[in-house]
Parts: sequence; C-alpha cells; structure tokens
Amino acid sequence: MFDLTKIRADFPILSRKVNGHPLVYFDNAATSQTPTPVIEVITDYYTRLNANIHRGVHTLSQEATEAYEAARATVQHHFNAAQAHEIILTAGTTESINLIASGYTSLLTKNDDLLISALEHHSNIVPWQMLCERTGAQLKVIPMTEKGTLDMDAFTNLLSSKTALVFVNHVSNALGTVNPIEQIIRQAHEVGAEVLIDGAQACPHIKPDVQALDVDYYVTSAHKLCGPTGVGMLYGKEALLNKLPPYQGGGEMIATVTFEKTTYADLPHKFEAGTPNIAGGIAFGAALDYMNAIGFDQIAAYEAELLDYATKALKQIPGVRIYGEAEEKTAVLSFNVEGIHPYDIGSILDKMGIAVRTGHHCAQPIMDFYQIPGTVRASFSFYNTQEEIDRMVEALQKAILMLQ
Ligand code: C6P
Repeated sequence: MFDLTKIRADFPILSRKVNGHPLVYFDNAATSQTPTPVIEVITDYYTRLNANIHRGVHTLSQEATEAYEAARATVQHHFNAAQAHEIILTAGTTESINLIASGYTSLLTKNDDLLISALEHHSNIVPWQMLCERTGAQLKVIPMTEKGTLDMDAFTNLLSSKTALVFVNHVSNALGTVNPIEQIIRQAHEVGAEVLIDGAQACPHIKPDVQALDVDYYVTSAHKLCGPTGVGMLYGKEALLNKLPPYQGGGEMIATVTFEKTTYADLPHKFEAGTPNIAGGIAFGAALDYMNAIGFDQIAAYEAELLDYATKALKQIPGVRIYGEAEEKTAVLSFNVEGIHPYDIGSILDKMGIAVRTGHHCAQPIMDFYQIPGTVRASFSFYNTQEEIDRMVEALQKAILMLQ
C-alpha cells in the first residue's frame, strides 16, 4: 500500500523549517533524503559493529564483513546481476565511470570510436575525454533533438565496426528524458561495441534488470535512492571485468605482494582497494530494501502523477518554458521564465522554504544546445505531494512579480 503519510513520517528532515517555512524539498535529482530505517542502520553500524572488513578473525570484523557482503548481495538481487562478484562497491557513479575509463587505457587505440550522447552529465563526458587523450581514440556525439531526446537515426549512422564503446545515461539529469537504452544496447552489440549505462538518475524511479538489458556496465550512486553519499556501484559482466586491469593499487585488491611482483585478487576485490565506506555500503543495501518495500511500480506511478500535475500547473504561467518534453520522462521539471535568470528564481524560492536546483546541472552541452545559461530544476520524489507543488507554483508566481 502506498501510504504517503506513513512514508513522509519516515523522513525526519521533511518536518524541518527553512527560512521560517516548512521545507519543500524538490532537489531530489541532486540527492534524495534519507529515511529513518537507513539512518538507523548507519547508527547501528557505528554503535555495534564498527571494524575493518575482510581482514580480522575477531567477531566484530567478521560481523561487519557479513553485513557488508549481505549488502552486496542485496545490490546484486536488486539489479538482477548473475553473480555477486559482478557488483563492485565504489564511491558512486563518478568513481564507477572513472574506473572503467581508466581500465580501457590499454585496450584502445586511435582507430577506435567512442560514442557518447549529447544528454550526458559531465561525469559521463570528462573521463572519456581523458581516455581519448591517453589513447588517441575518437569521441563522437549522438546529437539531441529540441524535445530533449536522442536522435536515434544519427546514432545508427554513427555506429560502425570502429565503435568500441557507447556511453549513455538511462535518464538525463537535466531534462528527465528516459533514453531508449534497450535499443542502444542491442544496436551497439550488433557492431561489437560494449555499452556503459549511467543509471544515476534512473535508479530512484526504475528498477533495472542488467541481465534482461544485456548491458555490459551499469553504474549508479546510493545517495540518489535514499542511501548515503560516498557510495555506489558498478555492475560489469564478469568476463569484461576480468579483462580490465585494477583501478587503484593498495590493500585488499591483492593476492600476493613481493617487491618483484604482485598478483591481484579476484573479483570484486580487485577493484576495491583500501578500506571502503563500510557503513555506507551496508546502508546502501538498507536503502534498496526500503524502496523495494514500497515498490518501484508504485513509486513510478505516483511520481508520474506529480510530474503531470506540476507540468500542467507550470504551463499555465505566462513566460514559462519547459525543457525536456520527451514522451518518456522521470519526475524532473526543468524550466525558465522569460527574462529572469534561473538563479534569481531559485534564491527567492529558497526564501520561501522551497529547495530547487538552478544552473547548468553539470550538463553544460545541453544548456549550450538550448543557448541558455541554465534552468530551474524541480525534481520530485515519492515522498513529495501535490500540495508542495501548489506551494512552489504560488511562490514562483510571487517571484515573477518581484523580478519582472
Ligand atoms: N547529478 C544532479 O544534481 P555522483 O556525484 O558520482 O553521485 O553522480 C554523478 C552523476 C552522474 N550521472 C548523472 C546522470 C548524474 O545525475 C549525476 C549526479 C546530480 O543532477 C549532481 S551534479
């Protein structure tokens, strides 16, 4: 049962005031809020379990290791990975992408093409540009349309036997567009290319099945789906991960070390050098459990209602332009008001207790496409309400009167 009152009671931060007003938190695409059951798991870890993992024979270390590996299994089952060791626990989406980009340094040459979409976050652009600098490979861009979707004919034309890798986000953080990743993966595989999907913005709303998608790499961050910051995951097919060299050297990622030669640990430890964010990893598992208990179908259906309600309300306001009009969208509403800088709107909304993000959203190429400095972005979660949207619309109308 989707019980909004009960769900909201799980999020203590939602009852705080900001600038004298009850908080309206519409910056969920930047980071989601954390429910009490997840906060309690973090407290419990430091209260009862705190020890380094995979290293100690003592009870605390063994219990902490068990809890951490149980969280990996939760992540594995959530994404339907075939094997637990195909899940690498990382610091988040950015680290996961950098890990893969670093790994391909010795595998690419100047004869390889890398295809990237015009809708990417900087985290899924810059590591590949750096990889191209190291290898001489060519980065080619799948263009976008005015509606904020990918030009799939252009994608088909860009694919060739030279295409080594394709990187696309599942959902655009700036526009909310859900990209046709099934088609992208299928077509990329037809020419022998491997595909990395950046799921940072999809995972709060959609439950991906990596085996059904047949995706090569899928990455996300825990803090976008009710978990803590500084932890996330990389799914990779076993055969591909085995082909890649380690990302960082250090403790935990080795089998044997002598000054003459070091041999590396098996998956997943080969990519998990050093002491990880143990409490964060365990809480990541708890966050997935929390969201699964509500149900992703329920979450998506409710958020679609919120998006529809907010879109209709904003369209009534003269001078508002919405960016991102794909048929398939998650609950992200990016907009501008004619003649007003997005930053000014964001500042006034904040004075009224409403948190939205303003700026380029780490997706400058999208802003360049529309020739704008940025947008105001309201991003909704399953704990938001229509009343909160009414408050934003009212506050926006006041802001427009003040600024025009
Ligand atoms: N986007 C936003 O406000 P990290 O920082 O590693 O957890 O996630 C990076 C990242 C990668 N890809 C996409 C599609 C993203 O949306 C993000 C994070 C936030 O849109 C912060 S910039």
